[in-house]
Amino acid sequence: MIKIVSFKICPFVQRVTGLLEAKKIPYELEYISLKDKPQWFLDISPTGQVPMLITESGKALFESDAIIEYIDEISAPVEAGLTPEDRAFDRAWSYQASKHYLVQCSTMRSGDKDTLTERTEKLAKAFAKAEKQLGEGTFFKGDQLSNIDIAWLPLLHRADIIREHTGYDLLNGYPKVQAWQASVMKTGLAEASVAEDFETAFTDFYLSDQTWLGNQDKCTPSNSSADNACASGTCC
Ligand SMILES: N[C@@H](CCC(=O)N[C@@H](CS)C(=O)NCC(=O)O)C(=O)O
Repeated sequence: MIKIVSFKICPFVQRVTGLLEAKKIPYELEYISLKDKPQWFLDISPTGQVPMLITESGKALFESDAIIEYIDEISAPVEAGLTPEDRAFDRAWSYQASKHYLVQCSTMRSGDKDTLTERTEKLAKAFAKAEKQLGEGTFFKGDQLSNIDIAWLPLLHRADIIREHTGYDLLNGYPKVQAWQASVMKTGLAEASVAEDFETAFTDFYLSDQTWLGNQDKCTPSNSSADNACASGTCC
């Protein structure tokens, strides 16, 4: 069986497990500490990063883009009948998501309001592009789930958790992206592609007392004029 070497809150890992879940490919998971990487991992990993996919024949693959391509080459596509042109389109839009994973991580970790606002604006560039491209369908390209939806899953899932816990909506101002987020969340792929205690691990890190978001009360009508997440343009 394929093995994925993982870290619980890594978005690059979730893109890979999201694809495996969408394709119903069985896989094992091995979680490692990134602060104290095990020697067996360092011995086989050129970059020291997760995700790593260990194939059934024991080859260690790294870099999430390469892993996604490998999975697509050994299994039926999520969306049938794609031409080389369609696949290039999917890769390009998937890249627009993955290049923002770390931007979203640093946005959520912002320690003060100005930093959060500045980083939210940077992250919003990705959502603005998607907003322009999205049509009326359920998913990015229409009513069929595609690799693009799976690449954006980590961004949409994390934005959903942040909004639920704090009222701060990273997708504020992008109604089509918000509707798309709701559709993607309804597939169940978000929960299926992460550990059972993902939300706790995620909020412990991103909504800790070291982050500005972690220090805010959830927006309610009674505190919406306070100088907290509710007062910013990207909340509620
Ligand atoms: N370009 C890599 C990025 C993966 C990445 O940044 N993984 C992070 C966790 S989310 C990691 O392993 N960090 C540990 C390190 O860089 O030492 C990919 O696409 O797989």
